[in-house]
Amino acid sequence: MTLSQGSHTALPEWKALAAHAANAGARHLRDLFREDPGRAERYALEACGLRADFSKQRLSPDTLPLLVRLAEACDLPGRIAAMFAGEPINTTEHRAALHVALRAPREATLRVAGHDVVSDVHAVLGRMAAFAEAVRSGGWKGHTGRPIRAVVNIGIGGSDLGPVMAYEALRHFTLRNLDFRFMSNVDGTDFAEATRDLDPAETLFIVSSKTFTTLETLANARTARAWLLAALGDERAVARHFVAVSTNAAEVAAFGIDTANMFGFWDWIGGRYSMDSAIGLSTMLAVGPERFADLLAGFHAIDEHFRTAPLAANMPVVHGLLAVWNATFLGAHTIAVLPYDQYLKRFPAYLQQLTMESNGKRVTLAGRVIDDYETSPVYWGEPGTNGQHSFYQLIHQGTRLIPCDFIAFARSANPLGRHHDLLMSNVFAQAEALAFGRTAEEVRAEGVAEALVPHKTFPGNRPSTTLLAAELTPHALGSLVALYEHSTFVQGVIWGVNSFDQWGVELGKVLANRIVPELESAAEPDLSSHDPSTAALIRWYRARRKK
Ligand code: G6Q
Repeated sequence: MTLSQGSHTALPEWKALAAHAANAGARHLRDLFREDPGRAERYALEACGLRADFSKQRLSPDTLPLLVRLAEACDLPGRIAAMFAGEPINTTEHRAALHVALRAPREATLRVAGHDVVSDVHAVLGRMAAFAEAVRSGGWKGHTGRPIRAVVNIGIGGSDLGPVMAYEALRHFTLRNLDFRFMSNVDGTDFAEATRDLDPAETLFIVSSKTFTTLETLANARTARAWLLAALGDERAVARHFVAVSTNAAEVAAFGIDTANMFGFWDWIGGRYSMDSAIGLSTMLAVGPERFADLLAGFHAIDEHFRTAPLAANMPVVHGLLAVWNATFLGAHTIAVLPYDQYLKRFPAYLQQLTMESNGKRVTLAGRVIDDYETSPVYWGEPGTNGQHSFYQLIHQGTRLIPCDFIAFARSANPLGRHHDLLMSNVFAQAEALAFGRTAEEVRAEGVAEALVPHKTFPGNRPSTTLLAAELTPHALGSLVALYEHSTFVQGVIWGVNSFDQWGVELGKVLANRIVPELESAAEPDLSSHDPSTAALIRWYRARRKK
């Protein structure tokens, strides 16, 4: 059972961990490794082709057992079981969070309100595969009879970040004679630049929107429709150049897309957990149905590990507990995610939404305002080695504690001379330098002038996790994303928050819609409902919006 009204800080297990953090949290990694050289293996976990080295985290011998006890006290095993059982764990929206069903094998059974959803998932996957094969082979013709050469995904948030991340991550495996674009921003520049060199007769738009009511996506989709019709001059062209991915068939039809060209998903999938649903149609078009199936198999492998492995040997559980340890008990405000693979350049952006939209919450499931501990840290990052020549300085020698996740692969998709060894030497060197630093004595021993010694000293004890896999394949990507999805859930359980709603995002959607008429009306609008600053900004804009 989980605590309902009280704070998790009242749990004896929380108190024990807080006391432990005060004593052991600052122990230097140098000392911890000296005392226990075996920790490199002790704190490494392998699962589904991923290796996670947690040994450079600030873990004393008691830390992980105390974290696991806290997880048990917060009923993490029960919450994991409830998620897989399709219970409505997204309590504020009365919905299940059953993204694991999206990658369940055909013969599995997972139920939402008594209904087996796995066969529904596979029915959609089958339709997606048939469509993807038709477009990829050139069998699907545009209105003028020409094959599709460009695919534009129109969507935002969860209907964009997953697809664009996956496309970039799997670019090595994509069909190169199809050009993929991703349009999300309502800023007209995004539309203009994404379409400026495209031929409407060879362009396919995928309008991806769970609700099909999102302002940005519908504005871009309407403009795309007008752009297409201006060139092809026939309403019937829409059927050959527009498909929709949505849960809302009525709105899709109202927009003018034939629901025969709609790929569905369900309200028990959150936007940021949807890249492996029909929202991944662009991914399937790019890499083909077989590789999409490999991606799903990678997700599913971690799902099974997460569902069945004991907490202390469970990679997403330990990863999530360490995020809590760093953010809540050791006071880290941010976590840097540093992929040493250029194909993962959008992974930090994707992860920002997954983690911060899920756990950027200040109220518990029971509605209590959290005023006694910190919840989600800020996630950020850039591919290595570029970040090394920029913000790593602060991570090494700044005054803040910034735990890092390094992600790297044994083999490059593009082996070029020494490049990969150079890349990997950097990831290993960075994690080592962050953990162990360089003492003043070591600096002096190199003959450095005394005045420079403090500047060249590196305190070390900066924690990191290194995640490794053999190659960045579709399977490995699926496993990596599932690891972070479940880690995010684990963190939410310990913090006692609902990781599956997003009222802050909903508010933004409502507020913008209220102001639109005040910007566009010919008559002077009544701005008295706004604060003076907002009213002044609106007046300033109205005076200048047209040259
Ligand atoms: C994700 C959020 C949010 C959502 C977008 C787009 O978990 O709910 O980022 O994905 O607001 O919403 P639609 O898919 O409904 O257009």
